[in-house]
Amino acid sequence: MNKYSGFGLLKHGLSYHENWQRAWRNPKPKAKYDVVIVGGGGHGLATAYYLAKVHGVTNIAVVEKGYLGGGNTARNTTIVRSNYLWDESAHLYEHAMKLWEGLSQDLNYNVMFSQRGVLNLGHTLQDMRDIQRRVNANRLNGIDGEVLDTQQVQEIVPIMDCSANTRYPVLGASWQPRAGVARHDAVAWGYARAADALGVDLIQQCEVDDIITEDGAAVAVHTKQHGLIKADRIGCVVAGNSSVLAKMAGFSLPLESHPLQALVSEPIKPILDTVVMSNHVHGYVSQSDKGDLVIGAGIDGYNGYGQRGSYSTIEHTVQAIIELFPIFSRVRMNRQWGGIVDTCPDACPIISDTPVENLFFNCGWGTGGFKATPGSGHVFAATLAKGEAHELAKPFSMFRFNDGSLIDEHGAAGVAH
Ligand code: FAD
Ligand code: PYC
Repeated sequence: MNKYSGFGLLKHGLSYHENWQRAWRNPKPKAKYDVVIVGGGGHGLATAYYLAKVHGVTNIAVVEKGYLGGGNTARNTTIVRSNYLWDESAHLYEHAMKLWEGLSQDLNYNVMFSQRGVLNLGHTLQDMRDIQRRVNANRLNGIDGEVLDTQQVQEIVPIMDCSANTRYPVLGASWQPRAGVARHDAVAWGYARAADALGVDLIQQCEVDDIITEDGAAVAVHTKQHGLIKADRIGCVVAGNSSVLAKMAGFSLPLESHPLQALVSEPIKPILDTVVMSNHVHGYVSQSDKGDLVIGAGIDGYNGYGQRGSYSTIEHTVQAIIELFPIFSRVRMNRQWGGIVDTCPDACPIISDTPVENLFFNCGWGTGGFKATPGSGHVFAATLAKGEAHELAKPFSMFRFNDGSLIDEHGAAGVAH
C-alpha cells in the first residue's frame, strides 16, 4: 500500500500518529562536501534538489541554524506571480512560474499550487498607465496578463467596494490568471524530502558562525555545533541574514534588513477566490483553503532582526483592507508575525559570485522571493555546479552595483515594499 494513498492515510490516522517514517534523514555532517549550502529555506533546499537532480552533484550538505523552512519560507503570504516589468526579471520569475506548474508532480508532493489569479489594482490615472505598460511588457515576454476596467474587477471580486465614492476608487487592475498561491511549508518539505532521497545531507540546528578562506578562496564553513565543514563550493541562501554572512567572508552587500509582517484572521466561509493587491491603498489579501484571510502590506521602515514588527504597520494594513473590503470590518484577526527580508536598492535579487572565490550568494529577494523559489533554486544550482552564472542569473550579479546596471522593479515588487 502506498503510504500517500487514501488507504495509507487511513492506516496512519488509525495508528495514533505513531511509527511514522521520517520524511528525511538526520545525518551527522561529513568532514567535507562538494557543495555546502547555508540556509535550509525553500531557496536553499531547491538549490540542493536541482544540483542533485539536474547536475548529478549529490555530495551536498544543507546547513540550517534552526529547522527547515523555519525562516521566511513559512512566514510569507504565498503569493506567486511573474508579472514583472523588465525583461531580466520577467524571464526569471516566469522561469519559476513554469516550474511551479509542474512542481507537485516533479516532487511527488502536493505543494497545493493554486492558480487562482492575482489582481493588482489601479486607483489613479498614473497607476493605470503603469499597469498598461507592465501588462504590455509582460505580453511581449509571453507572460499572461490583461488590463481590466472597474466593471471587470467587480465581476471577479463582487465583495470589493468598487463604487466611485470611495477615497481611492478602483479604476481597474492588471490581472494575471496563471498567478496564485501555494502552501509555503509544503514547498520546503517537498524539496527537502526529494533532495534527501537523492543523497543530500540536511543538517538542522547547525549555525554557520564563520566562513573560512585561504588565499582569497572559501574552503570551509565553521559551525557552532559541529565545528568545521569543508567544501569545494559554498552557496549562501540566508534571507534576512545575508549581510551577516557576507561580513564573515570580509565583504559587504548593498542590502538592508527590515521586518515584514503578515496577519491572518479567524477562518470564515469561502468568500474570496483570488488574490487582491493594491499598491496605492497599500494592502493585499487572499483567503486560505482553511478560510483565514491572509493579509499584509509593506515593510516596517526601520532596520532590524527582530521577527516582530510594530503595531502601527498592523493598524495601517488593516485600515487599507477595510477601505477596499468594508464587509471585513468585523472579522477578527487571529495571529500576526514578522520575518526579516533583505531588500536591494533596485528591488531585485542578487544571484552571484562574490569577491571570494568559490563563494556564491543568492539573496536580496526582499519581500518577493517565495514566488521565485523553484526558479531561484534552479538557476543557482547551475551557477554552483558550473562555477559561473546561469544565463538568467547573469543580470543579477552583485557587481551590477559597481557599474550601475540596476533593474528597477519597485513598481512590480509593489505593495510589500
Ligand atoms: P528563508 O526561508 O528565510 O531561508 C533562509 C534560512 O537561512 C533560514 O531558515 C535561516 O534560519 C537560515 N540561516 C540564516 N542564517 C544562518 C546561519 N548563520 N547558519 C545557518 N542557517 C542560517 N514572497 C513572495 O513571493 N510572495 C509573498 O506573498 C511573500 N510574502 C511575504 C510575507 C512575509 C511576512 C515575509 C516575511 C516575506 C514574504 N515574501 C513573499 C518573501 C519571501 O518569503 C522570501 O523572499 C523567501 O521566502 C526567501 O526564501 P529563502 O529560502 O531564501 O529564505
Ligand atoms: O511579491 O507578490 C509579492 C508579495 C506579496 C506580498 C508580499 N510579497
